[in-house]
Amino acid sequence: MRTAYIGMGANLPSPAGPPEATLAAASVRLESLGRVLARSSLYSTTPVGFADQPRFLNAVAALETSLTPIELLGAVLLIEKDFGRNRAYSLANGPRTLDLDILLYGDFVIGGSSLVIPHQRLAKRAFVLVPLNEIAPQAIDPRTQNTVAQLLKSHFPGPGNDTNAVVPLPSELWRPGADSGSDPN
Ligand code: PH2
Ligand code: MG
Ligand code: MG
Repeated sequence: MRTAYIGMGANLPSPAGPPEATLAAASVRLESLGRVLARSSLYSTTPVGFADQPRFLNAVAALETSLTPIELLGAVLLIEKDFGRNRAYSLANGPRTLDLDILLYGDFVIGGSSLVIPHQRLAKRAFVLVPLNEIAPQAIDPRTQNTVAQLLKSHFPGPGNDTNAVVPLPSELWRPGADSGSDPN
C-alpha cells in the first residue's frame, strides 16, 4: 500500500453538473481505487497557462492504494473520461470538465513517456501546492527531498500579490477532511 496524492481540477460543466458537483462526485469515485485518507478544501483558482477561460476549482485528495502507478494512471484517466473529458479536442492548459493528476506516489520517482511522478509542475503551481499543503505539509518531494511546506514557502513566499489566485470556496457538496466513510460514529 502506498499513499498517492491526486490533484483535482475542473472549470467546465460535466455530465455530473458544474465543477463543484464534478469534483464532489469524482472524489467519491476515487474511493473505488483504495481508501481516501484526506481531502483538502475546495479552492477557486485563477487559470494558469491560458488566461482566457473560466476560473478553476481545485482540490487534492490523499489516496491509499494498492494499484501500481500505471494502474492508478489508467484508473484516473477512465474517471476523467466518465466525467466528459475528451482529450481529442483539448487545448494544452485549456478548459476541462475534469483533470486528475497523480502528484506524488509514495517516494517513487518515475520518468516515463506516459507518466512522470512527481508531477512535473508540482512545485510551480500554487493551485496544487496550497491544497496539498493543507492535507500533507510534511509529504516529501522525492526529487528534491523538500517537504510540501518547504516547496510552498520557497516558490510562493509571502502573501501572494494576487489575492484571487487560490481562494478557499465554501461548498455544500464537497466533503473536506479525513474520510469518514468507514467511521462507525
Ligand atoms: N490546470 C491546467 C492549466 N491551468 N489553472 C488552474 N488554476 N487550475 C488547474 O487545475 C489548471 C490550470 C492544466 O492541467
Ligand atoms: Mg492532467
Ligand atoms: Mg493538470
